[in-house]
Amino acid sequence: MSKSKDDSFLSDSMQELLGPGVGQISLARMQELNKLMSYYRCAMMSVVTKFNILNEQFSLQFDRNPITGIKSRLKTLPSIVEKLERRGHPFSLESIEENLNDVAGVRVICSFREDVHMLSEALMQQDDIILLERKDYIRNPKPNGYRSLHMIVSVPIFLAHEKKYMRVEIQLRTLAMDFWATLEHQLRYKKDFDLAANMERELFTCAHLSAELDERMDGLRQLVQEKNSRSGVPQPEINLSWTDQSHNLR
Ligand code: 0O2
Repeated sequence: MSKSKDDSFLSDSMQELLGPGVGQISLARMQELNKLMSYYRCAMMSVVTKFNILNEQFSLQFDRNPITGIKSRLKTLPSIVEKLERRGHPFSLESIEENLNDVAGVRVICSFREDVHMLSEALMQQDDIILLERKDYIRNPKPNGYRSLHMIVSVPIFLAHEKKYMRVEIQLRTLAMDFWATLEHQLRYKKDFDLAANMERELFTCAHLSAELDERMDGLRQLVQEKNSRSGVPQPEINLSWTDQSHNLR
């Protein structure tokens, strides 16, 4: 049977994980893999809950939701295999935990840019969460125009007899950033061909337009906030200025 380039290395690696043949798949290894994936799922659920709680708190206090949506996903096994292969890492359960940061992913879609920063800070103030890495593609957009705040965090999950820390990738972005990134992903990301230069430029222009939209909506929000504060409506008490998170980097 002929296989595509992707299929061939994928099935080899799958075999490596599962054993020498379908008939000899080790049940124990499958169970270990399932267990690991369920740990990632728990960590992902914990992060989602943390954001839901923050949203609830802010909506009660200020009659406004900073979060418009939360998406979460577990990386599929073929995708895990492909990424380890691509990066030259061995395929084992230990290697997954050691080398991949994004097996569990949570994407938080915010109303305004300030909400992105406010939520990331509010999350990092929680003492059970450890920040491992932060990439601010909002302050420093990617050359193609991609903007989002990425964080890799380590969160504890409480099992029957132990506490285990699992890594979760969090992406925070506004509705406008998500609109652009979702469509750009469909059009280009991970395709094995290059878009024509004029299409790249057009995408970049769209990214610029979405950034401008965010800026203008921020301006409107500020006006509303000023009006509210003059009429005595409570304002968020969380310090919105940037703080050094490096003490959390371990
Ligand atoms: P998917 O299918 O969304 O999961 P990493 O691959 O994460 O270990 P990298 O490239 O340094 O290493 O991570 P980075 O820059 O933090 O980006 C990781 C994720 O951000 C991607 O995951 C995408 O979800 C998103 N992303 C990054 N750049 C772009 C972009 O230019 N356009 C869009 N639409 N999304 C982007 P995956 O696993 O690559 O893809």
